[in-house]
Amino acid sequence: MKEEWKWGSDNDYWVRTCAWSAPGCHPVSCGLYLHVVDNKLVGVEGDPEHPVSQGRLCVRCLTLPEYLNHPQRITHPLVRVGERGENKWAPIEWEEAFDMVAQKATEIQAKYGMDTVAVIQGTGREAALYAPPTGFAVFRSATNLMGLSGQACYGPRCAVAEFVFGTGYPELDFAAYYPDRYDHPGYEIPKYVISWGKMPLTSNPDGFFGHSLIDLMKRGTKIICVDPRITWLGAHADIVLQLRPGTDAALALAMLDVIISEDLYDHEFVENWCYGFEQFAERCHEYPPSRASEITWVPEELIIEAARKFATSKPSSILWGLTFDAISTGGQAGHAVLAMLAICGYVDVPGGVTVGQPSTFLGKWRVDTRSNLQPGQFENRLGAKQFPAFAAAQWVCQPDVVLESIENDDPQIIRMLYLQSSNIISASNNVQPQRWYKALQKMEFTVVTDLFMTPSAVALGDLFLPIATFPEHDGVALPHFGRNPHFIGAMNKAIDNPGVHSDIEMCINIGKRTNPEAWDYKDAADFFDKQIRASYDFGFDDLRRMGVYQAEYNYRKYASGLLRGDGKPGFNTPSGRVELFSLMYTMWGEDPLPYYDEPHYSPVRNPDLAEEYPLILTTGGRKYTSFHSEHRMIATLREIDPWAKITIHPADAEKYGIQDGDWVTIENWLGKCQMKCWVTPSILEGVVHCEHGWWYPEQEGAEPNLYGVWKSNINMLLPHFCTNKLGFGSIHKCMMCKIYKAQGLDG
Ligand SMILES: Nc1nc2c(c(=O)[nH]1)N[C@H]1C(S)=C(S)[C@@H](COP(=O)(O)OP(=O)(O)OC[C@H]3O[C@@H](n4cnc5c(=O)[nH]c(N)nc54)[C@H](O)[C@@H]3O)O[C@H]1N2
Ligand SMILES: Nc1nc2c(c(=O)[nH]1)N[C@H]1C(S)=C(S)[C@@H](COP(=O)(O)OP(=O)(O)OC[C@H]3O[C@@H](n4cnc5c(=O)[nH]c(N)nc54)[C@H](O)[C@@H]3O)O[C@H]1N2
Ligand code: SF4
Ligand SMILES: [Mo]
Repeated sequence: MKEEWKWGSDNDYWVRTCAWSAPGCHPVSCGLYLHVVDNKLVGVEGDPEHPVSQGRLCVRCLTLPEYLNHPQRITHPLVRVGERGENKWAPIEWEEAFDMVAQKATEIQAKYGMDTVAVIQGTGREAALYAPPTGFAVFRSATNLMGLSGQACYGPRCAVAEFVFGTGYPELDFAAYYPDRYDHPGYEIPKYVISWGKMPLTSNPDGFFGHSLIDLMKRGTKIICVDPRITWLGAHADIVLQLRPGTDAALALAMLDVIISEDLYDHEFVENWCYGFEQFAERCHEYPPSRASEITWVPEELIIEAARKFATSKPSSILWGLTFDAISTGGQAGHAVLAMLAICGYVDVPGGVTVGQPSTFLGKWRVDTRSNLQPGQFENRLGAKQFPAFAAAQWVCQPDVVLESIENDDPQIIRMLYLQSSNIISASNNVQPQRWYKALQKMEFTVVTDLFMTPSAVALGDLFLPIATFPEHDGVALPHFGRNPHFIGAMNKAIDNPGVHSDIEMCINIGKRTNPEAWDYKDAADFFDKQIRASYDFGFDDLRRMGVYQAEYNYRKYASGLLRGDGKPGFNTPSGRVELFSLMYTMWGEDPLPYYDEPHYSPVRNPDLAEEYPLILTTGGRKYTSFHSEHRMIATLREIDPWAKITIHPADAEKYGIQDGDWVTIENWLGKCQMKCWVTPSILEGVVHCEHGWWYPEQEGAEPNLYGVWKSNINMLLPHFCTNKLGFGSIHKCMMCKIYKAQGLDG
């Protein structure tokens, strides 16, 4: 890569940077050139020298100038002047705003206790890295959470990986650790990749650059898709296992049954590195393909074919997606899928899955911020007693417990909310959003940090702090949040906008007032320089020049002692091996072996309800044009996706008298909403898919309309507390509903 990261004249220049947020994306850290004229972003191009994205960008980054320069962006702190919900605000100065947050928090904590100030965060935008530290070190509160029922995003997968492998996030080896990528000596192209409950081309999740899959396919990788929809990837796959939503654990166990019964597994790896194989094999044999086929609706012969191809074509790998977090037995499905990778010998080998060597960069600092709490605060955070496994794996409070605690006015109830990167009442970050909406009205003071006025800001906010986009601030992009970081990337400030601040700048400014010792940094660049130097032998300016820094990767770390704190060979689990039989699950009262159970609501479990609500509802498959509830105000993106969309099979459309393009009401016993219909044979008959995150920024913002947030809000049909025994998992991907033709958006 060239050393220069900024070139041109004083008022017409280009800046090389890595992307993260805002606007929202996960830390895939694509490389961009930003063209700035008179301090205004006028153009964006992909950086062809970036080792991972190699010049490719998706439509959200391509429309970045429209986002940055949008007339509705808030670029001044605002304080509420009318009643909550009236959408009446007055501008105040930044220093006043920071003083106000610090003063309110201090007052409320003096009166009710330190943990009554809560930080509620959204998904893994850059903000997410700093959310728990905002709680721990800015407010000295242990009440940090995501409002997402069952922590149904990434956390459950990370927890399963920790319990079964004792490692960071197992990710498809897409050669991202190497500057020369797929040509790296020793790297191998995977023969098969199973894309399981994931569509990475649209989602680019957590650190995986989706288009790498296309690179691999061009080099010979074949795809197996496990998905109730035939997506673009499915249409280009070797096999599609179109399963009934929520039945993934049964499918995985049946594939394992085939692999074990036909002796297709790696004996050497099982004997030396796995624990509990005998019992595990017995459990798998309870799910022969014939039984799994009845449960999952996937033809028996396809299950067998997929299992054989995966096990015998070495190396192969699995991309496991959000589905594992957002169904109730997703934890069991995750356990089974990790076991499948292990017994086939695909763990930490070229072309299999890489397992993170946890990065000290920011990781150690994030852990250390907990030292700002008093003894007992962290241990007694909301949900830790009810769900010890959850508390062992996550720093945050269990969200379903928090909601009930507010609703029930429990003694630990929160009184002040710092809402960070979450439009919590839109169809994101929660289920039953009207319960959160009502509960959060109880707050004495709510700070909202966002870029645009949102339904949540209008309904709940007392103070609005506007956030900087990534071209407007310095930062470091960290794929997989440090849980499997194939590189770190410099995010270089290209535009000076004094009206906005990044999330870390909020921490530094508010922290200087509430806890100055913890926030002794001049600015964001100073913070990153110190953090980088604590882990590497270079600083932030060096990273700017490098563009990205790729650390060396070691395969088969279990054999060389690199996975365990004591330096001994093996995995960092109680048995020192991959726990096909989990010793920790036994301790927590969970079955130590994976199993299948019907979703909380399904036609099989609830035949009585199925008479009125016969369709299976899955939600939230990602699209290129939005990140959750974001981007609805970006004209070019709305032109591509103008309305919330429900996908229906032609046979179901006919049955319910619905035609392509009709407005449809989707309803169950919890609520209803409207979406436009796409009739397509690419979805399983009997299953409908609904988008999430919809609101209409072009509509009235004040109550009761709140930018139309209740009109296409599919989460109003999803119940709270459909977790597993450990407090993880939800119902986002498998619920019940009925549909009928509507007149329009209003029903
Ligand atoms: N553009 C864009 N990118 C995003 C996001 C965004 O909003 N927009 N969100 C980000 C976030 S927070 C996350 S967590 C990731 C998620 O990204 P992914 O892990 O890719 O998950 P989804 O897109 O929710 O769903 C992937 C596929 O699962 C299928 N599916 C639905 N139900 C089931 C089921 O029961 N079993 C199986 N096997 N498959 C099922 C869907 O049809 C869909 O094709 O994306 C991230 N990236
Ligand atoms: N039905 C259904 N619901 C789902 C899902 C599903 O699959 N189906 N997926 C769920 C999942 S996996 C997740 S993770 C959640 C995500 O839910 P959230 O992460 O809460 O997403 P949003 O509702 O879009 O809220 C994010 C807000 O943060 C603002 N923002 C963007 N960038 C920044 C930034 O850098 N800093 C700050 N402070 N703010 C920023 C945006 O403008 C936006 O208003 O949604 C969940 N909801
Ligand atoms: S995945 Fe798309 S939106 Fe995200 S950083 Fe890359 S190009 Fe930008
Ligand atoms: Mo997520």
